[in-house]
Amino acid sequence: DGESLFISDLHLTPDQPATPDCFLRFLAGRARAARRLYILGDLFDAWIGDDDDAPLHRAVRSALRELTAAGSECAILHGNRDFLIGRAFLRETKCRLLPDPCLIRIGGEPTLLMHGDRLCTDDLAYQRFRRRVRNPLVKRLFLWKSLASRRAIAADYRRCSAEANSAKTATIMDVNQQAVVETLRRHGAVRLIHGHTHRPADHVHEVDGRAARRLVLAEWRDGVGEALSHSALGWRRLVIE
Ligand code: LP5
Ligand code: MN
Repeated sequence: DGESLFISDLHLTPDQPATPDCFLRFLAGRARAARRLYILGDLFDAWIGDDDDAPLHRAVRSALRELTAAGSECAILHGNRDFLIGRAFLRETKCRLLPDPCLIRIGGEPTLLMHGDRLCTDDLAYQRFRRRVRNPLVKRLFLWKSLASRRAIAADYRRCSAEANSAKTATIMDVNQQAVVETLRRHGAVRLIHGHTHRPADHVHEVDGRAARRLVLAEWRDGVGEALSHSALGWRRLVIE
């Protein structure tokens, strides 16, 4: 039933305009030919609220609106950098917000979509941080602040995060194998698609004696991206330039 495209981790920011330019071209071209676009989190480097009036954020919202107006469906999952994408954004762009995890059927097979951060269960400091910032009251207090102070806080978080990451091992920052298998089992999925770790690969996991696939999406950077495609041709990774 038409082509589905999966992307994640674009980390769009005005500081690195080549990637947003690439994404806007993708929305006006390749994505329009597809039936459905799934954005599996971290579309933005930091989303500080739907009222953000930065030119890049406005441009992305209207490009998404044009995509959905042209007849493609667009579904979004929250990432750890843009979990504040809210109702106004969805109303404006006509994108649909999916829960994390979300089970869909694709090519008749139960497929689980996630951002990926919830699977990084060895990263205790991150999971603590995650629980704190996803608390509804904490989010509300943050959104009450001015755009200027929200921008400053987000920049602080990004700095602290980069610092914390440089002290963490690659294993701690990857998904936990046990968490992957349990999640696949719990949802009865034969495939998992996620991003977040920036380690694109096709993995096979054994779940109760049966093989399940885990497709990890690549991040977009320096004006080059990746989209995973599912169509009559099967599963393919496309380079987006
Ligand atoms: O994002 P990335 O790839 O750098 O690292 C992630 C984890 N880090 C994060 C933090 C985000 O990058 C910051 C996002 C800003 C969002 C804007 C909205 C702000 C809303 C605020 C309130 C509602 O998610 C990182 C993981 C890594 O992935 C790999 O999985 O390791 O986790 C951390 O860095 C968490 C730290 O280990 C612990 C907490 C750091 C300190 C934060 C508080 C400092 C206070 C700053 C001053 C106000
Ligand atoms: Mn992420």
